[in-house]
Amino acid sequence: MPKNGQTQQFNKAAFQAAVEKHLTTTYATTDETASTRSWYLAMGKALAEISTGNLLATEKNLAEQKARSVNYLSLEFLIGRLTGNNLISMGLYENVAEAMEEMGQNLTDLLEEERDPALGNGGLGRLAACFMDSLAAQEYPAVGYGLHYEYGLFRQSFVDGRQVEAPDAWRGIEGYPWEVLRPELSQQVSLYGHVEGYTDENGVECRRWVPAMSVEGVAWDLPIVGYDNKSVYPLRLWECRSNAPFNLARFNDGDYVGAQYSALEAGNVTKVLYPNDNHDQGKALRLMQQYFHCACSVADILRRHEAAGNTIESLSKLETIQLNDTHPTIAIPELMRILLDEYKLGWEKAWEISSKTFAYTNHTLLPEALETWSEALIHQMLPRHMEIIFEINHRFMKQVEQTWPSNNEVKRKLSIIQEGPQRMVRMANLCVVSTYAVNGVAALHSELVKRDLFPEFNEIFPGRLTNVTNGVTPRRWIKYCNPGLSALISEKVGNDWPANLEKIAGLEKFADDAAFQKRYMAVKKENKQRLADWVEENMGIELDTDAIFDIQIKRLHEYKRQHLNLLNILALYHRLLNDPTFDMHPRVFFFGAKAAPGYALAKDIIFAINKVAEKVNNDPRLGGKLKVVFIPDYRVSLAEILFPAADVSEQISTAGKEASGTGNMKFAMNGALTIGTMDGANVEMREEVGDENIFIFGLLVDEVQKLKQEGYDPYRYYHADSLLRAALDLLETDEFTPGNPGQLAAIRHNLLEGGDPYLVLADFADYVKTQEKIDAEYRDQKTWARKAILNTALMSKFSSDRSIRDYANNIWKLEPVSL
Ligand code: HBZ
Repeated sequence: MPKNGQTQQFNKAAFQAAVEKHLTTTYATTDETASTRSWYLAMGKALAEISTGNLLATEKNLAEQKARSVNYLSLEFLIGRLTGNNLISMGLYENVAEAMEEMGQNLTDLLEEERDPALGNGGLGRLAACFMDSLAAQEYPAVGYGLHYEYGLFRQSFVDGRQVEAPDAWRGIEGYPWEVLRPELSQQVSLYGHVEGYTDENGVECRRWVPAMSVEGVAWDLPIVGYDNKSVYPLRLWECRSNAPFNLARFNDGDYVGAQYSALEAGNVTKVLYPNDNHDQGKALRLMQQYFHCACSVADILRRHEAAGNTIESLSKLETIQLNDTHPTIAIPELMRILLDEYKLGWEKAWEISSKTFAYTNHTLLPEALETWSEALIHQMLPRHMEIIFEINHRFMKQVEQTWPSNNEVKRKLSIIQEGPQRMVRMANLCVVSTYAVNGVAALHSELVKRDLFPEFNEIFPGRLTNVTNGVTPRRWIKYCNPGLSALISEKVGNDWPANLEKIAGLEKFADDAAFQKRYMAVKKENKQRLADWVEENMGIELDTDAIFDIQIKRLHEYKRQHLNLLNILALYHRLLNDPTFDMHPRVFFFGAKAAPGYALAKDIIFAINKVAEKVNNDPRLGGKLKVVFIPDYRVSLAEILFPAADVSEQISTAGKEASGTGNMKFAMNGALTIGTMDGANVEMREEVGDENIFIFGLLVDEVQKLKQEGYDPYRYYHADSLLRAALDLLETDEFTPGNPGQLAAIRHNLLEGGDPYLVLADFADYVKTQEKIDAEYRDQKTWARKAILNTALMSKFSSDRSIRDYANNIWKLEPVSL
C-alpha cells in the first residue's frame, strides 16, 4: 500500500456520491438503468475530480517555488488506458473496487470498458508515456506537450488475412472521462503570409511576420498521477479549432461559403495521427501539425514562465525543452522568432537563451526516417521561420569554415540546408546545431550516432552527443499487468520495488530455490492461460499452455524482421513434414503488429503470416506441435496480456537498425528469455543478465557493414542452405493459399532479387540453430525457471525511473520537488 499517496484522503461515501452525481447529471442515466459503460464513465469522472484537484495544487506549488521544469515535446504519447494505472498510482485500487462492489459493479469489468487512447505509433510514443510516469513518480517537475488527435492510430482487422484499417475515435461519443478542458490556456497560431521589414521607434531595422490566417489551439489536460505521492503533472494535448470565419480576406470579399470551407479545413490539423513509424512522408498537413504543436507549446511555456513572475532572460534557468525526435524541431525557430521579433532581444542574446533551452533525442539511424522539409514548403507556411533557419545555418557555416577551412565536402555534409533540385531543410542537423544536448537511446545506438551519423558534429561540439538508455515503467509493465508476479516479488523483497526497482535484485538469491521456481513458473502458467483464454474467446483458436509461448510484438517493419521469424516457422513446418527424425517441443508463435497503411511489403508479410497460420493451425499432420497466432489490433491493453505470458521474446532486428527497443525490456522483466541480435538495448540487457541467460545470435554491426561493403549476395545463402531453400520455396507454392500459387512470393522476391536489404538470409542459419537451443533448454524446466527468474531479478537498470534520473542529472539538471 503506498504510504504517501492519496489513500488517506479517500472518503468512500463521498466518492460513491460523486459517481451517482455523474451518472445522473453528466451521463443522464440512473443506477437502475445505467450500462456498464456509463458506470465506467461516471467512476472515471469521479476519480478525475480527485486528480484534477491535485493537478492544480501541483501547478501552484511549482510556480510558487520557481522550480526548474522539463517540457517534454512529443507528437506522440501512447499512454494506454489510464483508469487502472491511475488507481494504482493513487493507491486507491482496493478502495475503489470495494466502493464500486457496494454499488453492484465489478471493477475489472468497468476497466475493460475503457478504450486505449492510441495517440502514438509505437516505441517512441510509448517511451514518452513511460517517461511522464517516471517524472511524476519521482516528482521531477514536468509538463508533457502533445496533440489531441481526434483519431488515434487506426484500428486493425484482418479480412482474408489482409490488414484492413478503420478509424479510431478513441474518445467515443461521450468524451474521455480523464481529460479536462483548460479554456483559459487557449492559444492563437498563425500560418502563411509574408515577412516585412520596418524601422522601430529607436531607428532599428526589424523584421516581422504578417500572417495570412490563424487557428485556435485549445488545451486538454490528462492527469499523470505520481505513484505513491501527491503530485499530478499535466499531459497537455492541443486541439486545433478553426477561428470561423478566420479567413478574413475571403470573408470580406463576400466569399462567405469559401471562408467557412477553409475553416473546416483548419479543423483537420489535429484530426488524425500519421500512422508511419520510422518513415518520413513529408506531407504539408504533417508540417502544419508539427508547427501547431510547437507554437501552442512554446507559447504556453512562456506564459507559465512569466505568470510565475520570471523574466525572459531567465528562461533557460527555469525551463528546459526536450524534443522527442525531430518532430517538434520547428519549436526552435519559433522560440527564436518570439525572442527576436517580440522581445527584440537581438540575435546573440536570443541564441544564447534558445540554445541553452533545447535538447534533442534521436531515435533512429534509418535514412528514410530522418526528416527533411522542402525549403519551399516552410517558406510558404512559415516564412519568418525559414529566414531564421537560414540565419542559423549561415552562422554555423562560418563556424565550420573556421574548423575545416575551405572544405566544401564537410560543409555540404553538415549544412542544415541540403542542396539539390529542391533545397531541403535537414531537421536533425538543425537540432544538433541548436541544442545543448543530443542523446541516443541505448549505448550502442549512441555510439553509432557519434561514429556513423554525426562524426563531424561530435568533433565540432565536443561533449554534446551523449547516451541515455531507454527504460520502461515497472508500475504498468510489472505491477499492473502482472499481479501474480508482483505478489511474489513483494513477498520476497518487500513492496516498495515499484518505486525502487533496484530492490528487485533481491530475487537473485531465490533463482535456485526449487520451491520459488515452482511458484514463479505457476504464475507464468496462469498468465499463459489468461492469454490462451483471450485467444480462444476472440479468435477461436485453442492453445496448449505447455507449449512454448514465443512472442514478437512490435510495429511491422523489414528491419525488425518478422519475416526471419516466419522463415524459421516455415523451416519447422518443412522439417515436421519431411524429416522423420525431427522432433520439437510444441510451440506457439504469436505476432502482434500494425503495418503503415502505405507499406506494401509490410502488409504482404502480415498476409503471409496469417495464411501460414491458417494452414498450420489446422494441419493434423503436425500433431499440434506448431501453432501461429497473429493477434489483431495489437495495442497497449493487449500488450498488458502478452508480455506476462511469454516464454520467449523475439528481438531479432538487423544489428545497427533498432535504436533501443523497449518491448525487449518488458518481456525480460516478466520472465521471458530473449532471442536477440546484438542490437539496441539487447546489448545492455546481455550485460545485465549474463550471456548464459539470453540467446544471442547473428551478425554484429561491424560484420553487417563489412558484408554490405564486400557486396552481399543473398543467393549465396540460398544455394548453400537446403533448409533455407525449402523455406523460401514454400512461399512460391500454393501450400498456404490453395489454388493461388505465388500469393506470398513478394517476400521471397524481395529477399532474393530485391537484395535482402536487412540481411535476413545471412542471419537465418544462426537463428534456426539458436531456436533449436531454446527448444532443448526449455525441456529442462528447472534450468529454464532459473534463467527466467534471473531475467526478472537483473532488469532494474531498465526502469524508466533510471532513464529519467539520467536525463535529470546529466542533461536537464533538474531537482525533485515534492508536493
Ligand atoms: O523509438 C523507436 C525506435 O525504433 C526504437 O528502437 C526505440 O526503442 C523507440 C524509443 O526510443 N522509434 C519509433 O518508434 N519511431 C516512431 O514511431 C516514428 C514515428 C513517426 C515518425 C518517425 C518515427 O515520423
